[in-house]
Amino acid sequence: MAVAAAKKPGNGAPDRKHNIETMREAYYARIAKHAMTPLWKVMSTLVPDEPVTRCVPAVWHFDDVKALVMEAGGLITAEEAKRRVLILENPGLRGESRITNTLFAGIQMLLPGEIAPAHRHVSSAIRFVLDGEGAYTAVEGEKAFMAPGDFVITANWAAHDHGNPSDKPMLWLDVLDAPAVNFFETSFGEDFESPTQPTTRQDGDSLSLYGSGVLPDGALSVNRTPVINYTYARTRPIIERMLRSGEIDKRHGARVRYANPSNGGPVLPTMGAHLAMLPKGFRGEHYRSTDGTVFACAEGRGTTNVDSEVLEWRCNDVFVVPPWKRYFHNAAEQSVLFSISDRPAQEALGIWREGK
Ligand code: 1HN
Repeated sequence: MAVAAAKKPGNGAPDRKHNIETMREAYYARIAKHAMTPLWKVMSTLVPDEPVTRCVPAVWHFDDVKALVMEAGGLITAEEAKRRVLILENPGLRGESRITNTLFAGIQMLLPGEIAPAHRHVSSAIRFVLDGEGAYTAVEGEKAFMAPGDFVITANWAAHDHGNPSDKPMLWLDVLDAPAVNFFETSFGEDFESPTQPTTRQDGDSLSLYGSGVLPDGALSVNRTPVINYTYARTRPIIERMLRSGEIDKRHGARVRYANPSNGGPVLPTMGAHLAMLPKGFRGEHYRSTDGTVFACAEGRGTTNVDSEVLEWRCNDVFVVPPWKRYFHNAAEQSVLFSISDRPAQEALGIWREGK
């Protein structure tokens, strides 16, 4: 019988196989002592056929988030915490302070009369205002007063502090590139002696000087936007106009990209953002891209299907779609979705891809 014959000692194959495996294992053990390891054992992990992510789709409902972050208001002051932020941790990346592999996301809350002291760091931040009105972020001597839907930028190494002179709590979404900066092990940061920085520019200067279709003569084009606040009051009418005139992307809805007015590039070299209006009843076409994306619902109600999962969202909910996961949006009502990702960083490196 063929099988019995193959098992006979001296016949060859199984023993030789056993021998070579034993020899390989002994060899791997020897080279391990020299801090070396064979590529052929890890090749498919190092170079998978398509993107692999530990990040999972997830949604944070604002009703829960607000109640929990308000509770923190009774436990620690903004000044003591430096930043009173609850981190939105991807359930696939617990303990890693991140919502995607490259992005930090959190909900910050400032009570009336509070300040969050001045500091600066290499990580850049994007803030998307969810609730409250009249608190400010001071960035490099200019105060940006915030209202829901506003989008505020703190670039790499820009000094910033926050204050809430209004009579209501103020809540916003913070998204930072900190995990990406830390991947490169390039993080620096420092606090300032004075908790607030002196105001050296008029409120609204950056938007007025750089965001109005003219530029100061001789303005330099830099790799990040000179505008610190993109107000909802100015951006929303643009996507509404696009929607009414039928300029609706089949995947993303009526969508604009936040741009650096000095060169048309992304607002930051590491992170970019979009604002999209979806008409009532919109059912988007399937889409995927290599940039894991954080969404915040500014208006309306709907769902986003990611692979086989359905994320339900309404106003101020935050949700995340992992890299290269296929998704599509459904809008139960006319809705506005803000989104942010590391796409500019990927594009700069030539590694960004999108598909159906
Ligand atoms: C930070 O500086 C702020 O300035 C918010 O408001 C969140 C998360 C990680 C590191 C620094 C802020 C932050 C942060």
